[in-house]
Amino acid sequence: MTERLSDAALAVLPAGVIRPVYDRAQTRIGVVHFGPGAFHRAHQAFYLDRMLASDPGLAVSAVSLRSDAVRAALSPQDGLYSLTEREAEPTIRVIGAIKEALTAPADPEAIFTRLADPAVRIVSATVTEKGYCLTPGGDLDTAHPDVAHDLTEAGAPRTMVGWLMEGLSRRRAAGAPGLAALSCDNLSGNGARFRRAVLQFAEAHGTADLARWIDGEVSFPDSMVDSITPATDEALRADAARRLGVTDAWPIQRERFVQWVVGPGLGADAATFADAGVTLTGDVAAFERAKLRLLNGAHSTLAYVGLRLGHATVAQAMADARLAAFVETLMRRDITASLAPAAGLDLDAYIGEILARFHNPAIVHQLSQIAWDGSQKLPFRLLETLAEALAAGRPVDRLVVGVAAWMVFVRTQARAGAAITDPLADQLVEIGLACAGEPADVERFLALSAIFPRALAAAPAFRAALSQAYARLSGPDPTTALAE
Ligand code: CS2
Repeated sequence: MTERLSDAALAVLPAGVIRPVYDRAQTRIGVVHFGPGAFHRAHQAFYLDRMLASDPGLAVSAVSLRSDAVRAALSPQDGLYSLTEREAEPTIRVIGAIKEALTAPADPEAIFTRLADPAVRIVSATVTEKGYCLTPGGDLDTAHPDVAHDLTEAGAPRTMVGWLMEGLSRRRAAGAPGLAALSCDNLSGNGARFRRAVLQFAEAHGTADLARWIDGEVSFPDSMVDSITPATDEALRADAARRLGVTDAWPIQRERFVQWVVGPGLGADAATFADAGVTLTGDVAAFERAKLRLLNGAHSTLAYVGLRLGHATVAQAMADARLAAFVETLMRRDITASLAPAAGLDLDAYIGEILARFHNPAIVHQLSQIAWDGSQKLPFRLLETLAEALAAGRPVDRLVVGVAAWMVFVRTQARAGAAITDPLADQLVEIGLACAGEPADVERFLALSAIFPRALAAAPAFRAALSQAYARLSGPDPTTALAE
């Protein structure tokens, strides 16, 4: 039987495998990460792996909020896993940054102990947009069942904010210093939203002292994270086993491109982050808006229109010349018009790079993966841009196409009895089943105030363009929605 990846196996891996350049036995946990899914392991853990060469105190305690799958896969491998960079010339490396993997329901005390440990100075998170339990207005949703639970059951939280709050409360009681709480999710102003959710939790919990301590001692840097990371599939598992010569229970893949932009608040760790290739800036917002709108806005449009046209992957959708041209025009005209240039970011070149990344034939990125959580993604990716275009009197005919295609996607999935992965899935299925493929369907979706701000939903130009796009996408030739 093929051996499993482990510290012992590191020394005997084939020469072509890039290994950690530090002594793992000397590393110490300084980061607690919530949500150690594929993106965390492809992105932040990759950077932290570099940082460990100069600072052994930045190893990671990886905390899964629900599923035991990550712990079960990584613990028998001493926390090791492989990362394949999918390019014409792929590379494979073993990441050693994760020192332990914990599962929240099974290891509460171990997690609280880590959060209260003075050696831990960063708590980071990739829990997706929905993981912050925010209202459309950006406040903590105290009516959310898990938040309501955590406000009364501090010892057994369900939400990331609940875990962090109890951890910070114990940290303060133990006299330990503050830390940096680092959101690594695709939310505009992610640091500020994270901070607001945490402080509102403390207020709702009636712990004003703790809120004051957090306000003074805990920083919430904004950050922009970027690397296209398709889910792990069987092809990757087989490829990783072949290249490593040992079994890796959960290999990870991404494109070679990787970017992390972080704002103020890392304290003494800032220089280590910069040395590892992280861009430090006082203006994360400009990078974040450019990335969320140009890359993620285009991704969501490609996902829903691409699925409607029968494509399965991003590369296939980009090989469709009409769709590729449409998306390029959307980015260069409609989305760029909403962006103020960021110092050091040439938007034209940035768009060219994104399009080349989308065309990467070595990346098999399922449109269905990008189609998840539309109710959470569309507001940051397309609706903010739309509202600004309307306010500025700019045309919205192209911007609405991705939104209309999402509506067609929901209708199609519901009618087929296929899964809709979304926190609002129940409501969406109900709406989807009630749809008749008529423009009137649009009304049903616009009634969702959790997604569509009232002012936007009422805007005549938006409604007219959206209904037209929906009708065209629902018609016999959906490509008419892409016409100039
Ligand atoms: C994608 C993102 O699944 C999705 O919604 O748009 O995961 C995207 O690949 C990353 O944000 C790229 O950095």
